[in-house]
Amino acid sequence: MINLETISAKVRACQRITPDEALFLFSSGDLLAVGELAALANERRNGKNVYFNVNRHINPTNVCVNRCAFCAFSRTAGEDGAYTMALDEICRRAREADDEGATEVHIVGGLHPDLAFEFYEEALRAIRHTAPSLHVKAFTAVEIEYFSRISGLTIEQVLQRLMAAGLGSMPGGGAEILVEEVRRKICPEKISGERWLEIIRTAHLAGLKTNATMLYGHVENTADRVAHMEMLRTLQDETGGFQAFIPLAFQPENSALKLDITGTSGVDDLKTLAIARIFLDNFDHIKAYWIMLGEKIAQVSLAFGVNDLDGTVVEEKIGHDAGAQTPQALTKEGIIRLIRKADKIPVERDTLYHPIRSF
Ligand code: V47
Ligand code: SF4
Repeated sequence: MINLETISAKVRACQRITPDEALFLFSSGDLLAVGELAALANERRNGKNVYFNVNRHINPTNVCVNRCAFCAFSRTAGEDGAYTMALDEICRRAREADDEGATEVHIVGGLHPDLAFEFYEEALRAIRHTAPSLHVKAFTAVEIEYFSRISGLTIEQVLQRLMAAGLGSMPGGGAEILVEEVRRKICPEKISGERWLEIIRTAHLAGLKTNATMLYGHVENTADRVAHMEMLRTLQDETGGFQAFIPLAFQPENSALKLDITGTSGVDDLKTLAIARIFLDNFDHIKAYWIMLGEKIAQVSLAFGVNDLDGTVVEEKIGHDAGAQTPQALTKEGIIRLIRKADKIPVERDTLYHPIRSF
């Protein structure tokens, strides 16, 4: 019999919960009980420390051949609002980030029909030349697969070439919901969930750390969310290459997904983050992406199992094109204040979670 008491006993005894138990937690009306278990699981791993990093996002192009139904960021080539940065624009942003104390640039973009693979290699080399100490976290599994298609190289060769040019790790985007039935509805042109996992496995085996995201709050149901997390948990058992899990709350404006929804609720956000913390017992870090959640829910999530707050960001396009009402950037001081007021210890980290300084 599954109930809160049996799940609670398991979490307290550091035992793994089953997908059915995670599903039960989603159906539970007792948000605080779920949050308390998540907070316990988190404190065992991370104490009162909450990580943040000083980073800048760069999206070199919004031109994309996939045109996923949920994405308000992408454009078709030649369409109004389509843009592609020149190498020196990408570099200027990286240099600014470096000058302003960032330790990381986070680079993702659309699948451009005309840019060659060498453009991306060149961009990495140019950034390394301009700001050698910046860590470059770049390209989702979806982009890596596209680079392999346009270059004729294998996934391993693409990764080796990018690493030689300066790639340090990979973000977790493109995962959406890994269940095929959901992908058919929200991103039919995108690589399959199975292929996403295969590319991430290859990256982990090549020595790259990655993150994993989950886009929730659209057509999926809670069983899809649990199935998604189970696939990640299984791969993490195998490779240990995931650093953080990042649930992304769907921003519904301007997308082709004609849903009669106003975005996720605060309760759903907190519950999803908390269940992720409990279910993903082999992930060290559960990250709140304040851009999609709002600063206040992101802050409250620190009492619901979250131990990582992303980031200074500086210039955000993907969520804001889809109607996110959050600012474009938080200052380092702003993040420190949010964490302190949640009665936690702010720890600035680098991309690979080495602490730089506690506040
Ligand atoms: O893959 C697109 C998502 C992702 C919308 O790894 C949307 O550290 C909400 O992956 N509403 C890109 N989400 C962002 C991303 C990310 C962000 C922060 C940190 C990290 C990390 C990764 O954004 C896409 C897609 O899943 N997305 N459109 C939308 N309307
Ligand atoms: Fe392209 Fe990524 Fe947007 Fe899909 S989510 S349309 S792959 S930029």
